Amino acid sequence: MDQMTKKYVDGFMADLTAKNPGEKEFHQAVKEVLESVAPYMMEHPYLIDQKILERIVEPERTIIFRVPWLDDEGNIQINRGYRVQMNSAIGPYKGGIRFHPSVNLSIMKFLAFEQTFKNSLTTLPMGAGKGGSDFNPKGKSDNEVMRFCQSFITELYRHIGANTDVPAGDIGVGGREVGYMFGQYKRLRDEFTGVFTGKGQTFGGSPMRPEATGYGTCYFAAAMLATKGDSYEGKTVAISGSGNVAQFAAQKATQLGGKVVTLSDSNGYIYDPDGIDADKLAYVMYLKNVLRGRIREYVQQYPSAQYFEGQRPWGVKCDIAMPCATQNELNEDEAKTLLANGCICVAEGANMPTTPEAIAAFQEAKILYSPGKASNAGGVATSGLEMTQNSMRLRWTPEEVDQQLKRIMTDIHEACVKYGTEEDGYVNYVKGANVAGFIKVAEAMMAQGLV
Ligand code: NDP
Ligand code: 2IT
Repeated sequence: MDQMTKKYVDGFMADLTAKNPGEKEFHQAVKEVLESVAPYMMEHPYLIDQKILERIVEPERTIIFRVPWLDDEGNIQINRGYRVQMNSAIGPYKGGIRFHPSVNLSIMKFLAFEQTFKNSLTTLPMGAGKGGSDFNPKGKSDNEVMRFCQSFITELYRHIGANTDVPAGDIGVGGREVGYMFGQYKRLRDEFTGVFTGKGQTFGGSPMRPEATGYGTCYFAAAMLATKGDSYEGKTVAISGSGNVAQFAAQKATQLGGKVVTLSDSNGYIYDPDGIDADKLAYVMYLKNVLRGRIREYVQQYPSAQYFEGQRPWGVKCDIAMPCATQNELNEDEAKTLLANGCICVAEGANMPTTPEAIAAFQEAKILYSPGKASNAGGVATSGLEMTQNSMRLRWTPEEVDQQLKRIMTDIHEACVKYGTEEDGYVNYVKGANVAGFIKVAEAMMAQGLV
């Protein structure tokens, strides 16, 4: 980066941090995009004059609200709800809802900001938003989760709609929660519309939406590996997380010939040197989705596996690493360990799981590394396909949706190669994803006047 570009980046970040103090995840996400697009901005100075980035980092609207609910003992509980409506330049706000005790404004804004570029990359007409609450679904009964969701939507319903803002799942929000939220929205509005995606298969949910994020991440990794004439076949794969994204990443990685040896949750990770095959994964899905248990219970079922309390899986020797749990879950030391152990490919299923220093380590080593906004975009892309099916009032087959998902992931990979290939031929997927995603949003905003 030349001096002038660096000065622009530093000045921009100084203003952003002064204006949004303490929002460290948001700062981190903006800085990464800014460093990628600043050279493009320098070549197109009208974008600087037009303050396009200053506009993009400012949410169009932020809604913060009280969510009161009664627990099973009759006690009053109060949580805080959020919806950040980030950018509607290319379509209605679109993005998930996260229920996790760590949720705060910084996390909501970083996720909504990432969503802007991700949704642009999908090639579908979707703007960007993100929402959630500091509500912790762990240990709550179904009735408590339902009462919480109903209270959450009793406020949020007035801000969302099939043509305005279409939420979906994220951490702590899956089919159960989307069902409760959709049900409450329908009661309040008295209309059946595609206001949520990730709905149940009996009421407008798209086939393959549950699978889409994990599968898409594997399709993207397969496209990266193919640039080296390589594939998942015979590779050892380390995956973090054991929720929606991790489960289906593990399933597809296995179907493509890989051997998945780890899964984790916030308490620790399991290592199964024999591989987590289809039968074992079916148990994991039952354990996590039905029993709502912990990943450590895996070793009771399969005693040849080991459980490591309080640790993350990145010390395990693997060829492919797929972080699928949460933000900043893979740091510089762990990146160096992965590299020392011969890892050749890191594909992010989670949003911003790799710290900036760890990304730099992967890129310096010139291994295949994809940021979540490119490789996990299959989830929201399939949400886009659900919106299409809902608008048309029809339902595609799983094969049709999977085919479109594959095509979209290949197209995103191509866009990254187009905008991210460096002079020595190395593909910087971070730069590629950020620049490709940015150009479309910037052009749409410019065409719409001062918005
Ligand atoms: P789930 O709630 O289904 O699973 C989350 C998993 O990550 C759980 O195993 C959870 O463990 C673990 N986890 C969550 N927070 C932490 C933490 N602070 N430290 C360690 N582990 C943690 O969520 P998803 O699988 O849907 O989401 C995973 C990631 O993928 C997130 O980054 C999300 O933003 C991203 N994503 C999700 C998409 C989707 O379609 N669902 C689409 C694109 C991205 P525990 O049970 O202990 O909390
Ligand atoms: O981060 C994400 O892309 C998601 N949680 C999915 C969003 C969506 O609208 O499907």
